[in-house]
Amino acid sequence: MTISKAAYMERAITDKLMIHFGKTPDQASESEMVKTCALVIRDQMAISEVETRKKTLKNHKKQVHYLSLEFLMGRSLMKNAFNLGVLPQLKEALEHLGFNASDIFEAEPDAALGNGGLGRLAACYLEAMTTLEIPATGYSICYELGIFKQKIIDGYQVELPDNWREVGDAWLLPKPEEAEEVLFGGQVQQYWENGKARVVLEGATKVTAVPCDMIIAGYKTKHTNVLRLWDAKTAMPVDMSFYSRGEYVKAVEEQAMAESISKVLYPEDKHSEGKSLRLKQQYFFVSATIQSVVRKHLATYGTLDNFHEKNAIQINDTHPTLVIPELMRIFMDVHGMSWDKAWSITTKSVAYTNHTVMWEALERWSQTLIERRVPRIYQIICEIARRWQEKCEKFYNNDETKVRDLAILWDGEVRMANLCVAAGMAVNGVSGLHSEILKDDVFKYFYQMNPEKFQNVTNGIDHRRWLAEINPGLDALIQECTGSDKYLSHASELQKFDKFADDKSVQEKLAAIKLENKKSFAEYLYKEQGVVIDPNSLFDVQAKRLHEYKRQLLNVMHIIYLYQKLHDDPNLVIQPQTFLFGAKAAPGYDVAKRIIRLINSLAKAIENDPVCRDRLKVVFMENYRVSLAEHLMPAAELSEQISTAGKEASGTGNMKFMMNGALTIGTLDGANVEMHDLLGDENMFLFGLHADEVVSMKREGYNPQRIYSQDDRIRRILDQMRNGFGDGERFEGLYNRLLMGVGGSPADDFMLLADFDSYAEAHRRMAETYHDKALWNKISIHNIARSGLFAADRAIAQYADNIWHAEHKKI
Ligand code: 26Q
Repeated sequence: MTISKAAYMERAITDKLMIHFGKTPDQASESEMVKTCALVIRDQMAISEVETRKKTLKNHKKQVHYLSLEFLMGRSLMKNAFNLGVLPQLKEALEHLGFNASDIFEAEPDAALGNGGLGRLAACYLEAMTTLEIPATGYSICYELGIFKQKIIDGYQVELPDNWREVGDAWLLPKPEEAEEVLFGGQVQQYWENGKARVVLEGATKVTAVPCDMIIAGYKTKHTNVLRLWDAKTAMPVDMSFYSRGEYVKAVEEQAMAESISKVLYPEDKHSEGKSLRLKQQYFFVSATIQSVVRKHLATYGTLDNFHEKNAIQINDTHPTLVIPELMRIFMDVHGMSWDKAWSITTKSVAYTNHTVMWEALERWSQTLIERRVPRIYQIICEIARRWQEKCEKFYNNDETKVRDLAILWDGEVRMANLCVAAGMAVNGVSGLHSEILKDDVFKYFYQMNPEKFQNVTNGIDHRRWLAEINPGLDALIQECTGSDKYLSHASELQKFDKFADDKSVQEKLAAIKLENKKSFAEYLYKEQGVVIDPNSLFDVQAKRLHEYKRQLLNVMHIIYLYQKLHDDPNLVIQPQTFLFGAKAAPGYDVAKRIIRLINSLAKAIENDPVCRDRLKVVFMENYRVSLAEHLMPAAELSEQISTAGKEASGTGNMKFMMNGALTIGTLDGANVEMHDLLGDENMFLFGLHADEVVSMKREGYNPQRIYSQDDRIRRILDQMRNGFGDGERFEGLYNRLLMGVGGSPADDFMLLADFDSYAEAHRRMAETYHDKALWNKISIHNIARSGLFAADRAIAQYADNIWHAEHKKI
């Protein structure tokens, strides 16, 4: 007798539930069921993982090490089941056991070990590297607390801890036997031994790094990869000497200090003050990672001479910069290599991806802090900096401004980006425009010295998750039209959908799918937040971290404008619209928090206003995160990608909206430029100043006060903002920021007033287009069909071909 796949799965689940929790299915809670299913799926992947590792070693393949302080993984159960091809039987088994499968998927907490774009990018890339069968490992910290949970109380953001590991632990395999020791503080001692200089660190504090591995499944492949998360433990969990001297508290204190390193993810997504704990986190995960990589390399090859031929280390922004001096330290101090040889191997191994051009966001650390925390690393940085400066002086004939711009050490600070560009084998930006700005502006003198180092890899997203998995209706329509499921492995196949743009029946099917998705999202939002939204209104969405440069405030200004227009003429016929905002503000970023408060004041004013009823609605979605995005993207119709041109490095949320058929209202910034190349003016709503115009307007003296005094609409909007909406909250601070400039930053630094007119005009065009349902659906099809460029598979193939020189499955 053959047993069905579902029955087999059901058996695996019941057995695991009994072994692990001592329960039968009727006794198990949803959380226990999530954990049980995770363990069953993990078992399956663990077998492939051992096989993959064997094969990689046997074939002496080049390996990729992707270092990032953030991996915003989200949920894994449905994703892994999907990639392993066992999703149908998992659903069937759960239903047969008396559970609602979607409730179980919904009960899994997000692994939210990241802030936003950079962290989610790392997660999408791990999936793509695995699907393309690249032997790759991700490395990060096993934070006990991920990004905070956001509650909105009386319109204010309140942060709560995110204890994801209670359930999320089921995905992790601790490997205590592969622990590494990381040293902090101490004094560097140098002495001679057999004619060789030796360096040791004395009196340092030891912290143990214990790896917890999360296995990553690829799509339609047995190849698996691992995300290695380092957990900080004290090297001496029970220091008996302290206990016996009665210093119980001191022993516990030591332990707490060491373990605080992996306690919490920093919730700032732009560099602020150089916090000592953040530096410790960076060195902790970098040192543990490099020790582990070098150890494994030596075990396979017995030599470090070919290290760069067999390993590529990609660093996600400057946060893991200390890999550079750490590699040098291990090569020289531990393995006795000369400086020149160590430098030659290091600079052929490490590549750097930049994610920002904003000066204030480029990481700088105080020299004294680095010297105190990691003294040997500091010495090595000084030597790298000295040699680099010599090279620059020679190249630029001692031109002081250029040498200062290029310096790694300056004014008591270590400039991490400069260290990365000086030492990296490649430097890349994350969209065409961004990479050009890196060459022309941020790193222009570096570029003149080494033009061949600079590359562009436009970001991409995991289209299997962000389309097929979350939007099964659209997935089915695409498969029907393109004739197969080939697009899942070859995203360029999506192009075949383009020729259906004028097909009335496809347009109608697409519209029906969108409406269904809007209804499901409305239900979800009601369940989560008790908010009612109308699925027949236009869903206009801005979901991303809260930042002034992303200009949520411009969106708000425009909604206030519509609100005032309705009040001027209550009989005005307008397209009913629901404006959805989702955004976390860094806890210390007061302006961002004020903007959240403003959105909530506006939402309430509109809610209580009979003139706006059934026409305008504003909702602030609480706790925007990966799993909320998965419900949201399929339902969105318009995506607001409206940053000040030149500021958003790429923007990946917008790619998810596009793939799910939303149209974009946006500026020519980041990846919008590539989007516009694909779509043309007729298939997106472009507005605003271009990057070069922003620069020249600022240079010539931008005057927002003049716009305020000459434009009645803007004056009314800002005055209303200052006075608030009658709930006792006034927003004078935001008003002043736009008109006066506060605390050293210029008035309206992000040019909201300059772009307002053009933005309002784009919204008018948008509403007009929305009125023509056939046209809107046609444009939506073009957006979906042309979004294949933004697949992570394409981006990863470029990294593999142009930077890592690593083999991969062709796409
Ligand atoms: C640095 C030092 C100390 C504390 C925090 C940080 C820190 C943490 C996170 C600095 C930056 C970040 C995250 C940046 C980020 O998410 N950048 C976004 O990266 C995306 C992927 O490339 C781009 O699409 C976005 O344009 C970019 O803003």
